[in-house]
Amino acid sequence: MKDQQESRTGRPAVPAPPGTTTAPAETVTGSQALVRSLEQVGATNVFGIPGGAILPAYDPLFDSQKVRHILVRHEQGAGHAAEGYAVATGEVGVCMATSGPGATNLVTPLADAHMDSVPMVAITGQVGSTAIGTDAFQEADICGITLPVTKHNFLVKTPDEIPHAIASAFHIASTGRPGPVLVDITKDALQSTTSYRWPTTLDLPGYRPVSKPHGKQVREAAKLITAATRPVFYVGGGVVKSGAAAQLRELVELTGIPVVTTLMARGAFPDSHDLHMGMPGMHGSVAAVGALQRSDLLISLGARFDDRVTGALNSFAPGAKVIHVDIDPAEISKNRIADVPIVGDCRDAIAELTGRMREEQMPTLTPWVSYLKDLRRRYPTGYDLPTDGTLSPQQVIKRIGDLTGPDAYYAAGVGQHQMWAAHFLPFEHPSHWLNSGGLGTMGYCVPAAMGAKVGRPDSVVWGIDGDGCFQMTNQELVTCALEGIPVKIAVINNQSLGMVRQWQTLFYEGRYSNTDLKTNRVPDFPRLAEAMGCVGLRAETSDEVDPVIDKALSINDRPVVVEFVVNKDAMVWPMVAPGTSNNDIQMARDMAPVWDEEEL
Ligand SMILES: Cc1ncc(C[n+]2csc(CCOP(=O)(O)OP(=O)(O)O)c2C)c(N)n1
Repeated sequence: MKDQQESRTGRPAVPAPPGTTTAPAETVTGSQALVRSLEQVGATNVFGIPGGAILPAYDPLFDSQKVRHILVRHEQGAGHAAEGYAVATGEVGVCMATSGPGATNLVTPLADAHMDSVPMVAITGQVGSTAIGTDAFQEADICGITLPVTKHNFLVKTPDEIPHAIASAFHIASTGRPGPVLVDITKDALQSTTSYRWPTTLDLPGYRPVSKPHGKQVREAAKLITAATRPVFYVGGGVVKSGAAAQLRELVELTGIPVVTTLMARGAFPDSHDLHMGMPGMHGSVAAVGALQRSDLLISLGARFDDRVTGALNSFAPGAKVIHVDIDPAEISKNRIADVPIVGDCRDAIAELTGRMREEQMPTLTPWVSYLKDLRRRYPTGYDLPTDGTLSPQQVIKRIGDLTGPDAYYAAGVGQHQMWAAHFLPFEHPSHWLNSGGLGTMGYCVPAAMGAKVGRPDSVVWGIDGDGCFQMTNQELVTCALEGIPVKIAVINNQSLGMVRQWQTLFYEGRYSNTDLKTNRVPDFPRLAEAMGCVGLRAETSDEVDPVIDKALSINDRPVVVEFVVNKDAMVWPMVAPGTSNNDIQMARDMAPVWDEEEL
């Protein structure tokens, strides 16, 4: 197979090459073929819930010695757990659901994985092939529904197709730009028999992901780099996905070019590195936003010029030329025209660029780097402590990071706590940060943390969640308690849908329409946690913070939920107001930085 690539998982996610001998075909049911195929691709953990149409598959799954099935409480939890597993391990995450409502409950995680390029395979049962289109009980056209939010999907109507569909799904999910693939299998295909044969080739017309960057383009990029005086590496999630963090560090240290890491790329480059200017974007650091705006060359690596990073596009990085490296040609010049497009895997492209740059003479970047370091020194991403004795949410999150360290895995929900987690947790390693960046899915945190802990059982896994988000998917803590998945969840309880409240404060004259969750009374989070089989803890004053974190860190036989009752008026700063230019970033309300550009 010409386009066969090594999977990022290091596992045999794709079939053996042509010529490899296969065992003689054996007669099995479609369901048995499915379970065997999962074993063959090396899937060890499947998150799911059974139901009528997928039920035949659950029977042989019961006997599998290789595939562990984790019975979740909601299919959305299965999908986000598969994502969390995939992000933390680099392997393909797998989830399973029945037809109709089981499948439609997977739509949000599929869309989430699609936006954030997470390798995931979802397997759904479908009604019998002759009932398709009849509005049969629990029928939903899940292939139609998920067409725009999957990298690919398959409707499988005969048992013979199952091994090929599964092999292809894992191959497509994990190669090129990773993403979610759905395999929808009719009940009769699961029930009838077939001769099991693992495919030796994959028939995927038109699927030819390019991973090797074009040498000429790399040379052009090197030319632009040596001609620049204000270059910056704009690093996105693609660097994490391609496993290019070590290569990136080498290139940065060779060239001395400063770095910004997007929300999806936190950890791709160590926060502690002197050339790291922080996270750009709507809630980015002044130094990172300033670096992009004042740059004369953006070297975009696996980033997609998302509107949350660019702000108003017409005033984004106005003086910069652009080198854009991306494995997905559709990303290049989508939002900003690239002067040098490089289609390819970030790891290969960075390695080639490094080789090239070794032969080049870098101009001095001292004035530029000093300017950015000065911005970083003058405008650190900080916070004020509340004066009324209430807890600072930022300080709570910072203490969790300080006491736990950068080797832990951290998942977040969506909202203010997510941005504070991105700012104040210690990011030193790639793939240790899990969050819903593209879709912004409340409810992501608890199940994603569960998936990460399944994939990384020997590591500490924290979920930093909001009181709003937590109420969307906390039921998966029951799964964690029963399945022996001891995650730690911090509920940052500001009694409100904080991020929305912040926008109401800033843009709706403080009219707090429907953002007060009243979670100072109901639910009682520690008691809810206890009811779900977890340890429930609470901190309300600053002197309770460290002891409660230490206590949570000391419990490893059960999941722990710590409620931190925090000040509800804390806001996320800096901020580029929606629809405005990055040039108008504010460090606090009505406080703009002084750029002192003449120093450049
Ligand atoms: C499923 C979903 N519904 C609605 C939103 C819109 N939204 C974004 S942030 C947010 C508030 C989140 O509240 P909470 O979890 O308490 O976190 P906080 O912002 O207070 O830290 C809402 C409602 C969303 N992102 N996702």
